[in-house]
Amino acid sequence: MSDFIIHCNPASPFARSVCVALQEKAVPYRIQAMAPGEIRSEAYRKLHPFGRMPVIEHNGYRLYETQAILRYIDALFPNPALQPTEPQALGRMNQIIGINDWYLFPQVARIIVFHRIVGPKLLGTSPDEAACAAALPDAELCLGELNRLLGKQAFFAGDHLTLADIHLAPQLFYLAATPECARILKDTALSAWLIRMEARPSMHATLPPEELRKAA
Ligand SMILES: N[C@@H](CCC(=O)N[C@@H](CS)C(=O)NCC(=O)O)C(=O)O
Repeated sequence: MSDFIIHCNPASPFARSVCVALQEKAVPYRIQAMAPGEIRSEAYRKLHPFGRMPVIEHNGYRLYETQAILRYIDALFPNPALQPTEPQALGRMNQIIGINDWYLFPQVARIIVFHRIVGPKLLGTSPDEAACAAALPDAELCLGELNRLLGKQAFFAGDHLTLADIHLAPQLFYLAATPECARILKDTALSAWLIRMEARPSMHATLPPEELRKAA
């Protein structure tokens, strides 16, 4: 019996990726929900010196950085495999994970999702329209490039679900609920992929809290 603990706020898309991977592998886990502000506490900084979530603990082993956690899960629980062995498919998978972590999250989701969904629903703030408008070119670039890389494939690395799809889908779930990204995504292969991803039991089982789900 594995003892898999995920420290996070259940609204976190990065944490959701970890949950989705565990769901796909039918591995039980427990969410250790963080209290508001806990991320900035000294105690939490001992778990994650950079003050981000998620952090996982597994039988005394602690790990942060989502893509490292996803690869750990795939190495530990091999069925079904979530990383291709064919070099080009593996390259594509890693490229998508990189695009998410370097461009889509910091330059687009962190701004647009925060101002349109997290702030208004959880913090009672109004969207900063100027910040959203400034992030729009990056949204167009990121979503356009992801759409191009997906092409006609069922999943980002080909015919099978990989960590790329699992890493990206929770971010796109929120982005698709914002007016600017919904407009960019309309009638794209990327949008059809997101609908297919959202239909998976692993995505159903890991839906964010009700108030954010309604917004998204
Ligand atoms: N590189 C980190 C990024 C994680 C991340 O940024 N998580 C967000 C929540 S989705 C966070 O911790 N935000 C808190 C903050 O920025 O203060 C990873 O892959 O785990």
